[in-house]
Amino acid sequence: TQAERGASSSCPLDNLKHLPPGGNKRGHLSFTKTHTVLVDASVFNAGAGLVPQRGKDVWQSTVVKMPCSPSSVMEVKSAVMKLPTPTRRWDVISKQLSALAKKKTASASDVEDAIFKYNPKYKGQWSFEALHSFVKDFPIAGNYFPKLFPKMAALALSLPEHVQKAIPLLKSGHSASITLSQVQISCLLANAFFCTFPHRNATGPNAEYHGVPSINFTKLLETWSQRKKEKLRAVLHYFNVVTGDDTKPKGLVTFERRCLTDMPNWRSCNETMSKLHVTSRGTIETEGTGLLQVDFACSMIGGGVLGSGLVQEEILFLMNPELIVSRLFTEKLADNECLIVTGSQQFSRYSGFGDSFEWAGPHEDHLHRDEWARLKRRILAIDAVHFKHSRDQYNMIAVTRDLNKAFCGFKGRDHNEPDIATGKWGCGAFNGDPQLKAVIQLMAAARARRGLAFFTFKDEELELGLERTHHLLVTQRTTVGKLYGLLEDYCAVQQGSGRTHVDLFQFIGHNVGPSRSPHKL
Ligand code: AR6
Repeated sequence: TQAERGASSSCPLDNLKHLPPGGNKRGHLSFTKTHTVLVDASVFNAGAGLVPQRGKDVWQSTVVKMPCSPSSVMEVKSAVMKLPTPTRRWDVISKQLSALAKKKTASASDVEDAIFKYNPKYKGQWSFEALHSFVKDFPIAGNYFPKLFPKMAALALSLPEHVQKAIPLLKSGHSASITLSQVQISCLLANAFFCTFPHRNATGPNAEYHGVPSINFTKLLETWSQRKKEKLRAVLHYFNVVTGDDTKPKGLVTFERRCLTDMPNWRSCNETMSKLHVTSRGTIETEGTGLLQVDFACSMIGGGVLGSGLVQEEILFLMNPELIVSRLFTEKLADNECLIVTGSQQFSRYSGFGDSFEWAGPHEDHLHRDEWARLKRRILAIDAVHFKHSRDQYNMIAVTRDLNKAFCGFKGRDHNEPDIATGKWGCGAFNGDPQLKAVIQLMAAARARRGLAFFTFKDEELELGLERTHHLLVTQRTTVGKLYGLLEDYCAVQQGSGRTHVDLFQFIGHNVGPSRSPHKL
């Protein structure tokens, strides 16, 4: 009860500002120099549906090199001369995918054989063990995969019709966005599944795309594990829906890279705390619907979604697989950058986390769409600092970096932007201190003048502590600048305290308020 919990300034979730309800009314879609639209905006604006924007192929380092580009070439031994001759790679891909698409059912070996035909270099290196085991071990009832692979091949094959305009890379240091249709995304992802993207397989510091996440699904299809099984269930369910006759998604999705150039001078910020709803129940993606939902990201967007990672970001990407396409064009996020995705659809439900994660079945997404036919879901990817040693986080360089990172994502464009749903950002795989990260996010939200819904993910102690701390900061009208100064003191105390951990909430409790004397150790 409230009495047991003590004083609280936590507000009900409904009091936070959500994306405006209703809608489905179309507005004017337009492209600019920094906003690439891959569908024809005039056709969209005339209410005549989603058709690809025409354009010509570009083969440059500033855009995504496409599998169907005439410039993508490979050597193939000709039947007559037996000599390697340069051949358009898309000819080889099309031949393989057409053959697959014509089949009623295709096996994992059919898929593997096709992939090696246009990636011959990797024969003997890549294994498709996960794909084989998945299809083989799946109970016969519900094993729709052999019928699905031909449909996916047909979808991948339709790339030249669906995506005609060059897709720019969202480069580091530049704010820019890309809007594309959900069908275009499905077609790009089908190509990723069949590993058709050129120049995207090499790894290492000298690889052409070393600053961009991987996109071909090689890793997902290789080594078998229980995790891979559940991941493949989610991913293949997505492909089953998007290749269904009546279930093709019908909207647009925008991917926006934001780059913050003017950092706040944190010491002199005089904003006081924003509204806070804190709870140990629920999740960012469900209860946070309609808010700006934080993805606890990796600087390489999507993290280990195509590998073995399976924490918050990877799960989010598996439930909303359209997010995976961000890996195709989003360069590694720098310290002052974030990615905001508007309109992605949720296709699946899950239970568990990490090793206990399970695909729990289909999800029907009933969200309304905005004026650009985007589902009213907005996801903010921000990557916290990854601390190898927990003690490394108690220094103001790291604190300021995370303040700027959170602020970059939280800062709204205008007054219509929704409040934020977040939680223990950076406190799992990245080893952060939940109290410190919570205070950092409170400060960034206060500076951005946006409310926060904080989901502690069953952590009742943090729920209580945060509620009390927020209440104290609100009643004492503590400013962001004052808190910044307190964090400086706290880091100094923490560093000087050897192995004993100083609790941040207690430290704030001792040091905030008129009657308190400064904390001394
Ligand atoms: N809603 C609210 N809280 C959650 C949810 C959820 N759906 N899921 C988890 N939590 P973590 P990080 C809580 O480890 O430390 C990925 O590989 C839960 O208490 O995912 O920022 C990325 O790609 C969990 O322990 O985030 C990055 O590489 C805590 O949030 C890396 O992990 C932190 O979740 C980021 O790691």
